Amino acid sequence: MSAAALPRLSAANVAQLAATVRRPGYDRGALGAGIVHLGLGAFHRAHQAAYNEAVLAAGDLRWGTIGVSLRNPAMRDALAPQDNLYTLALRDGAGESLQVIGGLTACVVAPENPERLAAAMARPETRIVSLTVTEKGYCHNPATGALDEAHPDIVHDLAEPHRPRSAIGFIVEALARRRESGTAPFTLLTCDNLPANGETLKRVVARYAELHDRDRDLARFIAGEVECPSTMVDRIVPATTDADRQSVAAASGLYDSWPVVAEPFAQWVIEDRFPAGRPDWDRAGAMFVKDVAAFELMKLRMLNGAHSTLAYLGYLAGHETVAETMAAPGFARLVEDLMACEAAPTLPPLPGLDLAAYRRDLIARFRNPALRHRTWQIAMDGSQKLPQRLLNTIRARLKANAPFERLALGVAAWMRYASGVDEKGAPIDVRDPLAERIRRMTSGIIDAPTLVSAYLGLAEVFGDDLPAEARFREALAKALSELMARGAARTVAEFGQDSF
Ligand code: CS2
Repeated sequence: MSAAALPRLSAANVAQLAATVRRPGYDRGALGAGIVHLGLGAFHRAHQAAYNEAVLAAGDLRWGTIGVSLRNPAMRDALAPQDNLYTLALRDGAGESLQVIGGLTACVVAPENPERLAAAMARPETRIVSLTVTEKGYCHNPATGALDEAHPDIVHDLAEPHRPRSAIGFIVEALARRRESGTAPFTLLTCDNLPANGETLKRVVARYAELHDRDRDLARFIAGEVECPSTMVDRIVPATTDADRQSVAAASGLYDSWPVVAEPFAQWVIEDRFPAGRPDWDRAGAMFVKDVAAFELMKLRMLNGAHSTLAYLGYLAGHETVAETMAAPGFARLVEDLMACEAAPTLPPLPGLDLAAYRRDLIARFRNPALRHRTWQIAMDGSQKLPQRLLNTIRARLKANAPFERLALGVAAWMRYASGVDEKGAPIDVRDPLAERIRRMTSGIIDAPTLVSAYLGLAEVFGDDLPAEARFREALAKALSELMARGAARTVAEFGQDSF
């Protein structure tokens, strides 16, 4: 039977699931909604929601989640006929495990009803507002971490603060309402891959509040009373494909129109500052610490730095997925050396953590044959990702007067990719807030040093310091020349053998 002909997953037919599929054993009707989550994408549904499910299963039913889509109704429309249930499939070479997640109590589509969302966030019952809105959702300048006051969404929200559209606008509107009604603030929990993500969120929210509220009271309240713990989040979660829908339905016995597929590995390190209370996510292995900075740097510079490098070089070399890229000559060695020789030496010590083992595990995770993680997906939004993944690492290497050829090759590959034409002359579908500007800025340039100079004009990516560094400019021009002359596949396969 084709999967779409199977009955649709819903609360009424959970009993028809294959016996091996884990499912909510608690009373979903009794769930409170202590969490409002902004950004109901695959990552949240496979990460925080999975940790949270263990808390609900243990009987603490205060922590159901209102899931929010800030842009479009697709997720709500998929999950509504399923009573907000969905399937999480964890896969690697050894097999697959399936679990139906029941913690979503409602899905809200912000643009349809901004008032409903602001009101939900302002309820006293909301203890935590968490976010996975991707790097660009913070409306900040990626190089400085400051609010981008000219961002169209910020300009809009400041003009219409009661009907915002950005996550930042909703957060400040809800906090203003709570302050007016004498309700204690919620804790703001960012789960995006930004450096010092809690501090960054607090900085942009406080600045927005300052612009929003000329008498400064709200801004002072936010600065003084709202906790924004930093977090390190980790799980590889590719976008769901039709093949995933088919295979999950075949294995579970019920059709789910938007399951989520991920690797079995997950890690979550969280600063323990939750004055309004929090779920015991440690029950599912989350680690609560005083300071997350060292974990965060390790993850951003090792995993994400290697990931972006694989994505740009892999895409240019014609590979569709990370696993395929890892199997091509030279790639595994390149990213292993990038992590071991160039990224790891920049990291502060983490007592008890074996960086070499971490690196080996990452290589195995990138090779996971059961995931089809597209290079194109990771390549998205490079202008927002590069600073924390590669450029800050390069800054540390420059300071230490140490080489950084592999990191430079990753950045050069982004430059080649974001220019929008692949090695065969075909257009690349570049998704990036700066895509159009980059395309215009680079069109017609055919030599590497001129292309590098054009890119270095992007202060929100490179800051003021890197463009002034001759060593940086030279390393990039060299890497980009190699890529343009020999192509990504050969450059990587022959890396370290001759000219580098
Ligand atoms: C990836 C991340 O898409 C990307 O940019 O590098 O989403 C990565 O898979 C996660 O950070 C892993 O935790």
